[in-house]
Amino acid sequence: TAKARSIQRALYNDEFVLVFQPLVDRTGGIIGAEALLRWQHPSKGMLPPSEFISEAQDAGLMPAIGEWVIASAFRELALWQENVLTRHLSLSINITVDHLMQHNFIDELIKNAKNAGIPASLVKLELTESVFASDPDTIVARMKDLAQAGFKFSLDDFGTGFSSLSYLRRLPLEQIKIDRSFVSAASESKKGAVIARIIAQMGAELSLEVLAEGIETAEQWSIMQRFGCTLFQGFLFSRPLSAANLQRFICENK
Ligand code: G
Ligand code: G
Ligand code: NA
Ligand code: MN
Repeated sequence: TAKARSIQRALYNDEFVLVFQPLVDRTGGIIGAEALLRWQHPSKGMLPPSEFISEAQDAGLMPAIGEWVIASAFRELALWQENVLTRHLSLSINITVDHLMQHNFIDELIKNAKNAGIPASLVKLELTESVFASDPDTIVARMKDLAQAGFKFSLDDFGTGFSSLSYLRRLPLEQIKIDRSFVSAASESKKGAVIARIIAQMGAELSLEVLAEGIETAEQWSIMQRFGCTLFQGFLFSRPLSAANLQRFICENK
């Protein structure tokens, strides 16, 4: 399609950029960031993933875009290694199933991390439950190999997929991210609060890091803390920032 061709051209013309949203602990201190993809379109301005990811996926372009994301993210993480203020920060990267299923995904990731001079332990790969829809055994085997190499895994949008619970036992996860729909529900109704609390408690009892997404108000932050979440992300702390603005955010918040 024309859209697929324009996405391919964007990759070739280097029109994609990463923005970084801070992840904070209970004190509000920054412990890492999530890399989020944007298309700096020559005429339409900054486009979010909702404007192009599903077309890219359908056109089979996600492995190529994912490679660009990983290379760019690793370059940024390498820069963070040079500064005492940023060298301990982890970087979370969203990975799609088509990309993870590429036969050379593991070797390339290890090689790229080595070439960039970054420790795998600072790289957190975010998967959604949808990756387990097609070939869960292969995905689980790959995750174990990557975990062996030191990479960390986070299960994104946790609770929104129907199969979430069966995977919690089998996966080498370090973190779950409670979807922002549960966070907003928690501050809106009793039932919403029960669900958010039980999800957080389950994660904690499974010894997982539990991150609450989409924190927009101090009240939501306080509720999710009370429920046992230890990490937080959302507009209350910061919107996604350019690499330069993230550096500024870190200096101002130290
Ligand atoms: O940043 P924003 O809220 O617009 O992101 C919307 C969605 O796009 C999120 O669900 C996020 O997981 C996804 N997304 C953002 N960046 C990337 C990326 O680099 N790769 C993939 N595969 N998905 C991304
Ligand atoms: O699905 P994923 O968790 O990767 O999506 C991250 C997306 O959530 C980003 O595109 C980001 O812009 C968005 N986001 C981050 N914090 C907030 C928030 O506090 N409120 C809302 N509505 N969206 C948020
Ligand atoms: Na994500
Ligand atoms: Mn999410």
